[in-house]
Amino acid sequence: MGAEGLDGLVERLAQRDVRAAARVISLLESDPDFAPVFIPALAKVHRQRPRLGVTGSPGVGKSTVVNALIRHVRGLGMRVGVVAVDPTSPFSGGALLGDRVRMNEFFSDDAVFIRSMGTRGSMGGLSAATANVVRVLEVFGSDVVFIETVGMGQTGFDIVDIADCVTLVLSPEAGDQIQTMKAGVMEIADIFVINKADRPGADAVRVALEQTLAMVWERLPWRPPVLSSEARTGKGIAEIWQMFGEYLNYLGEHDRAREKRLRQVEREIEFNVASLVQRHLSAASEVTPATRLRSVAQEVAAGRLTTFEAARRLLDELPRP
Ligand SMILES: Nc1nc2c(ncn2[C@@H]2O[C@H](COP(=O)(O)OP(=O)(O)OP(=O)(O)O)[C@@H](O)[C@H]2O)c(=O)[nH]1
Ligand SMILES: [Mg+2]
Repeated sequence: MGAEGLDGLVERLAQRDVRAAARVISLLESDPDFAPVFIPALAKVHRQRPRLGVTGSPGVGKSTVVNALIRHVRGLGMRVGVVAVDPTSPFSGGALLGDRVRMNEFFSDDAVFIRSMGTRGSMGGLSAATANVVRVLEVFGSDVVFIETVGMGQTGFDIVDIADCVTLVLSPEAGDQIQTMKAGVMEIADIFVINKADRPGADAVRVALEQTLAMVWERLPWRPPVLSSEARTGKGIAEIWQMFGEYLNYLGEHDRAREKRLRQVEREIEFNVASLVQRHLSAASEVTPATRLRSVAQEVAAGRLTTFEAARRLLDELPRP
């Protein structure tokens, strides 16, 4: 870390030093040993801000919606942090959809900090760094954080484990998606948005969605609203922002926010346990000398051990993580 030290780096972040933010985020993404030492230093000054997740299938207009939301909240004088979790980054950016939108418009606005990240999630879902990058943006002074992700996994660490509120964006082409949408996915979304409402088919998607939702509504404490937007023109964006506020109010009642946050913390702990175990296991191939591996292989070959027992034995010989 050099002479500056972790606290110095945190201090620079809190002073909205863009270079410090870029450096910290790169380290979080590339060096698995960085977060365990840096996050405790960050935690001393960290306060969580409202977090809105924007998710949906490729090309439905998530980035356009986020862009329009940024414009909207900039109009309210707020500072914004954005994390775009981009599975095509960094190698084939944009190859999937030639006309995908990038949030370049705010390049020179120093109240907007946008970071795009690859999904290098080792267990599906988001990468371990995503939650920490959001924390960095919060210390960096964001009044609100938007998180764009593609799709929604039901395994691994995901958008629901980071955001306060998840918006699922659909497009009029999404008729089939609704048919195949699993109940679990329906229950993850707090707000539905049918974007590209200027296109034919938007009404049919709304009807299909509301019918499907009606089957689960009575089980849901919060009835997820179905909004419409034309993100390219900004139509419907203020309503999304307003609904986010209503949802935060709803969470604020009866300790719901605290309960939700505790569940997220539990998921992150579990995720960290799994990451530690995984790193511990991959260390096995480095720690176990080839001669030791050969000796258990010989025992397996001689029929005295199975490969499972051999693996268990090697694992037991490893130093504690
Ligand atoms: N007609 C119409 N087109 C839109 C609207 N919103 C977005 N688009 C277009 O849809 C295309 C995809 O938009 P993006 O915002 O890149 O979609 P995305 O969901 O972020 O895409 P990925 O990040 O690649 O998954 C672009 O050409 C947008 O201009 C809308 O309201 N109406
Ligand atoms: Mg996008």
